Amino acid sequence: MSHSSLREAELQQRVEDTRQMLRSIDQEHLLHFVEELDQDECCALLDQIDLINLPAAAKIVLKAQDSEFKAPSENAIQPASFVPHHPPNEDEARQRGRKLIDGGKVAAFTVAGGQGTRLGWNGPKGSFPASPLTGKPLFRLFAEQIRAMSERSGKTIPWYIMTSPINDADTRAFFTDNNFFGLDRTSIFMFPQGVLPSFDDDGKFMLATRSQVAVNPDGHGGSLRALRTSGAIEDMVARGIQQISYFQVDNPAVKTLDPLFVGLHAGDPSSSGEMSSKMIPKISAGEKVGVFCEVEDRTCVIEYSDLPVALAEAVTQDGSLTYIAGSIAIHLLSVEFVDRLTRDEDSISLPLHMARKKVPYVSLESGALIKPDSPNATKLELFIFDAIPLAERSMVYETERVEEFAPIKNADGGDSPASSAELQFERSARWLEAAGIKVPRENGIPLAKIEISPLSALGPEDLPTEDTPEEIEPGAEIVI
Ligand code: UD2
Repeated sequence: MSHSSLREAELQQRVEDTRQMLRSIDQEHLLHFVEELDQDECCALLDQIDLINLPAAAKIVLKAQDSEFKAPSENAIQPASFVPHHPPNEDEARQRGRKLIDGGKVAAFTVAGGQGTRLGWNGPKGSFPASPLTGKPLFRLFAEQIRAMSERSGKTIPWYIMTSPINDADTRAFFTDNNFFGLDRTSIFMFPQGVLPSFDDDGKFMLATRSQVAVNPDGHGGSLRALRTSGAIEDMVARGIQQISYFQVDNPAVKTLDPLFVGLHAGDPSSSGEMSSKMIPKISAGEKVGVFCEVEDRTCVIEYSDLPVALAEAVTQDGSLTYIAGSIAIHLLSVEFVDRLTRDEDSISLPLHMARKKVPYVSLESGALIKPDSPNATKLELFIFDAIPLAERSMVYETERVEEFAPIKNADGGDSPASSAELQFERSARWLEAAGIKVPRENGIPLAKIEISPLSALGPEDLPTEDTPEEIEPGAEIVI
């Protein structure tokens, strides 16, 4: 038998094996076009089907109704308690955190797998220009912080980055093209998250093309499994990492590793050191952030869309929101905790969040690509904050919006490049003022645009530097 006919025979066998498997889960239609595919397309489809683990996904569809996230009833929900911005043990906690960071026990972890469709950016979200004057991309801003902290502690801080199958290659290329932003490339560990197939109203998976199943990234909650399957957990253990500083790619103001937060989370008797979170007081009842609550004596986050309106709008005697603790998606997780949650396939029991979506699909009848006008499919996602109630005790720490939360999610309006720039300018102005430098203001708004590189200062305590002007004129644009 010639080499090519041998390959052909092997491929036919794979098709038959896959067909049998699909038949057993009533999803055989995914091979509807297989006879029309060339060898490469056919291999790609079979590889994808193997990779997604469709039998497991089919089980998920069957039990989707049971394991779907269900918001707790209104009377079971209480507001979560939190550690105030300046806790009594602040100095001690900061020192403890600094010691852990300086000792190389804390890693940075960015979830960067999202599709960024709302922003309309053609590339990985982390490549979006986010600093307001020099247009440094989000990844560079994080890298500079990590570099500055590593240089100070004399220990390389490893950086784990979760991509998705959609942006993994582009993200890697972006890092290579930018020479890893001056970081040691062996300290960067990148891995793609998993995917979950969308399904139609009959519980059938769909074809995005004749040779591709329609899938979506499995949500930032998929990071737990991805940390395990990628070998990141093993890598952390080998490097002596104890804590993971988790943050989203869309927030240029995040403190990638915060000594105070680390110290409050790890080593304080009030915290189990398993999973802690930062919160900011919500600006309004309708602000689109999850809210920290207590349900059955466990801390949890209820996403804004799931929090009953009566609770979201409830106010205390002094008029402030009762459910005030907004999640800014910054967490610390211990390596041990993630290890425990992911040790075997069934050990992760995060609920599935379902969303109705418009999913383009190939019609089995006509072979044409159909772009639906209204939602036609269910998408499944896991959320990282659903791990919070699985922790023994979970600490929530209050921080300040302007210091740590200037997200870029939308092209304009709230959470846009423009609103983020305003917050970043305000933060720079405050840092300079704290260092004794007068910044001109009108109606409280800084009249100068100032950008401070993380390589120059990680906080007001690092200012002034030799690049800081003694006086700042109204209308000035200054990069420090
Ligand atoms: C998230 C939180 C919200 C609040 C807000 C703060 C959820 C469901 N809501 O809202 O409560 O804390 O952030 O900014 O999380 N991502 C992945 N893989 C995925 C999906 C998302 O890596 O499969 C990353 C994505 O790159 C981004 C982050 O997770 O960095 C946020 O995801 P989102 O845009 O779905 O959540 P958002 O901004 O609506």
